[in-house]
Amino acid sequence: MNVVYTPAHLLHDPHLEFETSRLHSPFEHIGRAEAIRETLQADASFTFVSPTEWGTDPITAVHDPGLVRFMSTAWAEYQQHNPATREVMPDMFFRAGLRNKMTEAREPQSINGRLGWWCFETTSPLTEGTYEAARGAVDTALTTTQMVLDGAPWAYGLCRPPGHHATSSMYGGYCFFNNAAVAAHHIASSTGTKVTVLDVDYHHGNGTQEIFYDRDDVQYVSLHGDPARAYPYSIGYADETGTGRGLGNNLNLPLPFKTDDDHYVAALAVACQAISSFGPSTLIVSLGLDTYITDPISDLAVTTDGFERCGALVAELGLPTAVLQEGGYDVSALGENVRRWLIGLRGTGG
Ligand code: OKP
Ligand code: ZN
Repeated sequence: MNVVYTPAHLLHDPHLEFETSRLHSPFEHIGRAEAIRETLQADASFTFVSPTEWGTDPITAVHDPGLVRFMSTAWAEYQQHNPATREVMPDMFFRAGLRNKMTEAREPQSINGRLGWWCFETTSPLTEGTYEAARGAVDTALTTTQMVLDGAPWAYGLCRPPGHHATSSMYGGYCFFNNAAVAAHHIASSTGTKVTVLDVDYHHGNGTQEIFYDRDDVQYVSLHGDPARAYPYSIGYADETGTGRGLGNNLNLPLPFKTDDDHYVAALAVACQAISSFGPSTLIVSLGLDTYITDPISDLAVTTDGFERCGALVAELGLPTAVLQEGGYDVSALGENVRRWLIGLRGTGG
């Protein structure tokens, strides 16, 4: 199986994260992707390939061009107007309630204000090379997807930073550009066929849901910790089913605390049934391994064996499948968990 990887992710290197009212070392760090790379490189059945460059057009096809412009210069611009820092984070957010009864808000002019305009939360610091790394993750996703469009039964993109929390006009949740959404739109727009994004990360992919919520050509199906207790808290409920032409094409399966392998696989079977009914040409998997039993920021109880069962169940759909990396924070087990999921997917197919 081909693995698409670029060292560009090393350029996104935060040392601080402000989360749960504390400043601490980040859960989302370069060691995650390096652990996956090392484990897959030690297994000769995986072949490493570098991504090709796709430019910004596929990104602005799903994101506000203003977000891409902002990301490309924000860190450097901030340094010009503030005391120098390694990480750049907003300290003001532009909530709708600030302007009740007034005209619509406009993007602030100052870089300090613009940060809070384009970002929705505090756990996603920008560093000097974040833009290059985020572009590399999108190139990885598109290169992986193109392999599948060109006839590979499956391919894996080692995307970092992850993408599924990035909305059409905001970054956050460790995510800057929505790698899976860019890839899904690329398939739909270049082939005129239907695509499903199956999101198995512990956290609901609010960005992917938002981007495709009114579309009839891209289905979004997600298994995740119930937003009643889990990030991103306000999105990911079962009654969010799509709108307009997209009505019925969004399926959320919120899961209870400590969901184990058997219950997880049962929920995944429900997801697969919905995917079969939609009838996509191609599948994109947003692969998060933070459903793992000892993940430090999550609370499900899936095991390494469970991940192989999940990959095998997804294989039964018989769809060309691009698997794109999202979360997973127990770094000691992350590489093996990815490997076993992919082994489940490819079965005895090599
Ligand atoms: C990214 B991905 C909870 C704070 C959560 C952000 C989590 C982003 C997860 N106390 N911080 O979906 O793995
Ligand atoms: Zn996650």
